[in-house]
Amino acid sequence: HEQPVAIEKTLDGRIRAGHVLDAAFGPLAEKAFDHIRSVQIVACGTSYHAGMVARYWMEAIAGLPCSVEVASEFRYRKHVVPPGTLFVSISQSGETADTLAALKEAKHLGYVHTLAICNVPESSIVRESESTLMTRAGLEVGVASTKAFTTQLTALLLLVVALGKRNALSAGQEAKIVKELESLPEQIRHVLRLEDEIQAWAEQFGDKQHALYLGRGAQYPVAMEGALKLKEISYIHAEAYPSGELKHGPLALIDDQMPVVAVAPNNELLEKLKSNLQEVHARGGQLYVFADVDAPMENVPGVKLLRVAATDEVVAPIVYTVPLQMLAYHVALIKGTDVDQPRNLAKSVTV
Ligand code: F1P
Repeated sequence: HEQPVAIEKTLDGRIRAGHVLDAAFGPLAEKAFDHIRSVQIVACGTSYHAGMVARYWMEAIAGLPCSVEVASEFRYRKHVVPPGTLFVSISQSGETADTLAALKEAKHLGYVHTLAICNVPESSIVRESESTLMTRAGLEVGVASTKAFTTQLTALLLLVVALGKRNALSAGQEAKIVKELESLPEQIRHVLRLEDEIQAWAEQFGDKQHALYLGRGAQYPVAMEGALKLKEISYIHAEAYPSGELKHGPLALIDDQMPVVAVAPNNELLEKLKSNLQEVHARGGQLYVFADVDAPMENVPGVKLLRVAATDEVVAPIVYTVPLQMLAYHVALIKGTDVDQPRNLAKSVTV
């Protein structure tokens, strides 16, 4: 529920009159942004999912090649470092041991420019980085990241625009994205109003052992994040798949005990997603779909549907994350687990 205000803080002083301000990135913008030709992102857990969304944005909006890797693997393989690559580490705490180690390794490997997207100004990852973009999410009490995630995405979209306008992004496109960013807090307030209906859905997850999450394109990492939230706080085994992968294995798991959660914004991937949903329905799976208010869903049988206000495709990953967080939260409440301090997890993984 704090996310609209947290996002306002992330944006504060960083956008003006249809522009993302270079000043948001400190000296890095002036020194390096004109020379950046590709981006390497590392992070763990929820922050990794933010990086995965950013990759879609970086290539589609900024036109820059972008790789994303879990920080816990980064230093265990050989790397080719393309010149002009910006190394971005994302971490809520700024203390995650693997992300910090990946950053140190990256500097050793010869990545010249490093940027940290972080929530804690005095953290180790901030100290190790050439430049920082603070998320300003404020203290997050729960172990499972929520506002940390959506503010990371907001910060990453600022970065994508700042790099993009030096490359593939026109001033008109920049202004359009800035307008969407400005309306994000209101869009999220709107989604938060779905809470009663989401709570009613959650009742039907209380006795489940497993759940599947589906998304396509930039909504695939959103589905991953929804599944991670459910795992972390309700201890229900949940996996996310790009919906096109269903028939390559996971379809075998579908029966009438398997809830399948999908995010369906109104974009060119909708028709494909709908045919995947029909496959689930035909095998008895229970479908829970968050769909754009304008997405035609009439011909998909057996779907429980919650309508999300129309949103632009660019910010849709941020908007659609929130109902998935609320679903996990209400399932956890019903199961009686500790939503703030899940078993076996630590807020900051420093070893
Ligand atoms: C990464 C992370 C979180 C998760 C939990 C454990 O932390 O995996 O995403 O919610 O707190 O650590 P960070 O690097 O973003 O602080």
